[in-house]
Amino acid sequence: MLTRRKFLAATSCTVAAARLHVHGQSKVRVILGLPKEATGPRMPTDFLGLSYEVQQLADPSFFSAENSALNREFKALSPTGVLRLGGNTSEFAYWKPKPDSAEPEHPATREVVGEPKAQYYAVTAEAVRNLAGFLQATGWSCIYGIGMGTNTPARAAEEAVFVAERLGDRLQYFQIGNEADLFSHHLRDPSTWSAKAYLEEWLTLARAITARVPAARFGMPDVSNASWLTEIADQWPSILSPPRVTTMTHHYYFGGPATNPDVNILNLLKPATMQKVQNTANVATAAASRIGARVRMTEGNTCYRGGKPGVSDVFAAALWSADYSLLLASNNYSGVNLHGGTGKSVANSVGGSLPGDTLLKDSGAPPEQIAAHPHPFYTPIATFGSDYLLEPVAYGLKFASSFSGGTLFETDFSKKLQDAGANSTAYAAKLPSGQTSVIILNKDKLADIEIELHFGHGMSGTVETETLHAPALDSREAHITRLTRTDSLKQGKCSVVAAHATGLRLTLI
Ligand code: BDP
Repeated sequence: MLTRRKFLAATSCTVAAARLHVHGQSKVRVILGLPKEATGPRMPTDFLGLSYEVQQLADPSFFSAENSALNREFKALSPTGVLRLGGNTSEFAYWKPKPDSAEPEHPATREVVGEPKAQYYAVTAEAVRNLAGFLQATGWSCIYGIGMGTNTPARAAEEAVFVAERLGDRLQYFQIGNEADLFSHHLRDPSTWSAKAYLEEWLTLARAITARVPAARFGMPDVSNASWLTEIADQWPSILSPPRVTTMTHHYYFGGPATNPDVNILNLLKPATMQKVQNTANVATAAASRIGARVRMTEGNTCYRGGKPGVSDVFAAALWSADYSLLLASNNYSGVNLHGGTGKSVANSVGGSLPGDTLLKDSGAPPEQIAAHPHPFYTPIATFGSDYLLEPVAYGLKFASSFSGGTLFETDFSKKLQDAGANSTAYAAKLPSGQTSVIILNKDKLADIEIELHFGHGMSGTVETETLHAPALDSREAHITRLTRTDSLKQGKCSVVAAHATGLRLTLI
């Protein structure tokens, strides 16, 4: 049966306006014309990524070929994704090469609310061996995080040797330290800590690693704020024979923590949110190009400190992650890694508990209602008992990554839509198959948009449609549905209704 939403999303060259009238919402109409050639960035096949705490490795059975339920969800998301290991807990890991290796002495650190407590744990050879098996089984590769906050160059190098050997070509690159720009909170002296001080320390660690793993590649600085990328690019020319940095990396959370009332669906989806992302991307890509690297957003999500119930774990997050991924792809990012994992590892990364839980308890939610939310609230893959589930935010990633391997068209689509008053963005790509595909994300709660899509004179064929949808923006679900009906282009054009709160993908076949 065709549901109302599917009905509205269906393409047609003749009856779209009538449907619009039936629905009785906005009359926004926009004409979007594709350029002749796709001249924008190529979205890599390994664009899609997830980010987990290093502490996840404390349980060697988690990332393991034997964990078939988790293998299945990773493969459902992407056949070639990138798993990034890092997060706040990476600063309290120590490398334990043998079961009887002693725990090293640890430096003194300060305990600060919102930062992880200094609870040290071992990353063992068994965990790394199992990780290699997991990557092999899923087809994913890895960005491996080595601690900086409490680590030593000798231990970092020893760990790197083992990781490089075990992970082989599944290892994309190492990162050293997580959000070092925030070390002044608890790990370094705030009066002396700076991008320059960081770079000196980073060089000591990266050189120790390179001395033992000559082919080592690095992503850096993996900071919370992209401004350090500029400072590092400024200093880069003064470094003699720098270690091989392929990627400049930064994090991004829309807002936070959960108790912040500004972290809400309306703000998450409004155009100004993506404008801020664009501003950050401008800074990051300019810095990276100065050192001959590409940019990757290695950790981020909707709401820091573990996400917000009703925002991070609902359909709005799917539209956000699709838009966010495509915007970064159009800025030539090599990929995005959305943060998540188990409730325990992420709670530990932020000091022991999730503010989202406090919010729910304070609102009087009973335990069973709290347990129905994923923990952490933003996680793309949730753990419920021994089961793993793809959350809405993961569907947005998956929807966007249908452009993977394709070359983006440089369009004025999002500008045109917004100039016409629509809270919508759109992107287009020439897929590796040679087909042209357009994604329209209508983030408005109520208003539909009528779009006349010009594929170009002389273009013919039929349009196949896929939607990213849910009953409402705050539904705890998301679906990607391919519609069976197709419509022929007429004079290279097609009319389509982009229904409110829906993602629409049209592919000319
Ligand atoms: C980032 C940390 C990560 C946390 C996340 C959060 O790197 O470990 O889990 O914030 O606050 O800053 O949710």
